[in-house]
Amino acid sequence: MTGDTVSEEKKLISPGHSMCSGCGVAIAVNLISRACPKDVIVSSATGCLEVTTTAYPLNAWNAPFIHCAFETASSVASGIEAAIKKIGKKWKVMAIAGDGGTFDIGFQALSGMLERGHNITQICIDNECYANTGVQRSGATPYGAWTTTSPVGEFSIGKDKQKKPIAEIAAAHKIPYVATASIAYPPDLITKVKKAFEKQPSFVHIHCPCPTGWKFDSSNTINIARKAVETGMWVLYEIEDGRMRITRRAPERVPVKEYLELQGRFKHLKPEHVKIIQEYSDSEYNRLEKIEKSGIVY
Ligand SMILES: Cc1ncc(C[n+]2csc(CCOP(=O)(O)OP(=O)(O)O)c2C)c(N)n1
Ligand code: SF4
Ligand SMILES: [Mg+2]
Repeated sequence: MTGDTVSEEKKLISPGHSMCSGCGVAIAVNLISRACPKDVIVSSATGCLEVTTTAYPLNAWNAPFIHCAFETASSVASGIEAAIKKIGKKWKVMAIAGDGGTFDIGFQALSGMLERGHNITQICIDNECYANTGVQRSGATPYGAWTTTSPVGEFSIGKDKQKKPIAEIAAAHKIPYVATASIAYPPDLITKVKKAFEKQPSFVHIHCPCPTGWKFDSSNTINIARKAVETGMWVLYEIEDGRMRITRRAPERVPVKEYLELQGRFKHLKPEHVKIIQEYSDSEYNRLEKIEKSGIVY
C-alpha cells in the first residue's frame, strides 16, 4: 500500500530498533505505517516504543519525531498542530503513547486535546502494563493479571480491578472518530487508522500483546491477539460521527479460558476467578451490542 501513506518500503520505523522479538507494539506500528499519511509528525510519550527506537545517538524513525515527557504526548501534539495551522501547512499530527501514557498519567492531556478539537490522531498502543519500567500495573491491566505491582499470593489474585473503558471515555468527548483495533486483524486496523487521519480529533486503541510482560512465547503474539477477539475479551468497534458499529462480530465466542491459559500472567487464576472474567466479558460484549443496536452514542 503506497500512495499518500508511509510506504511499505519505508515504514514509520526501520528494522534496527530494539523491541523484544514478537512485540505486539512493533507489529502495530508497522501496520499503522500502511495507513498513515506520508507527511506525518509524531509526538511520542516515553514508553517501550520510544526507548527502543530512539536510544541516543540512534533513531529508527523515518518521520519527524518528538520524544516528549511521559504525560505529554497529546499536549505536545497540540502545540505542533497549532503551529502547523499558523504557518498554513497541511502536515498531519499523530500522538502515540502506551496505556500508562494514555489511561493514567497522560489522561488529562488527552482529554484537553480532544475537548479543544485539535486535528490530531491519538493512538494508544496498549500492552496492558507499564512495560518498559518493569511491568507495573496500569488502568489498562485486566482483572486477575499478575504485574510487579499487582503481585500474586495468599492475599492477592493479581489486579483486582477491571480495565478502564478508555475508548468510550474518548468518545464521550463527542469527537468524530474513535476505534478499537487488533494486530491480528490488519485490514480492519488499517481501515480504522486511515479513517482516523481523515476525521480528527480521533482516537484509536490498539491491543498489543507483550511476550515479556504477559509471559508467553514470542511466537504466540498473533495467536493471543486473535484469541482476545474470539473470546470477546477485546471487542473490535468504531464510533463514527456518534454511531457505534462492531466491526468484527463474535456471536459464538470461545471461552475466555482459551485466552487466559496462553499467558503466564494469568496462570495462578482459579476456576472462580475465570468465571468472574467470563461473566464480565459477556456482560461487556452484550452492553456494546446494545449500544450498537440503539444506533446513536451521541
Ligand atoms: C512523570 C514520570 N513518571 C514516571 C516516569 C517513568 N516511566 C517512563 S515510561 C513509564 C511507563 C510507560 O508505560 P506505558 O505508557 O504503558 O508504555 P510501555 O512501556 O508499556 O510501552 C514510566 C513509569 C516518567 N518517565 N515520567
Ligand atoms: S516489553 Fe513488551 S511492549 Fe516492550 S518491547 Fe518488549 S514485548 Fe514490546
Ligand atoms: Mg504499556
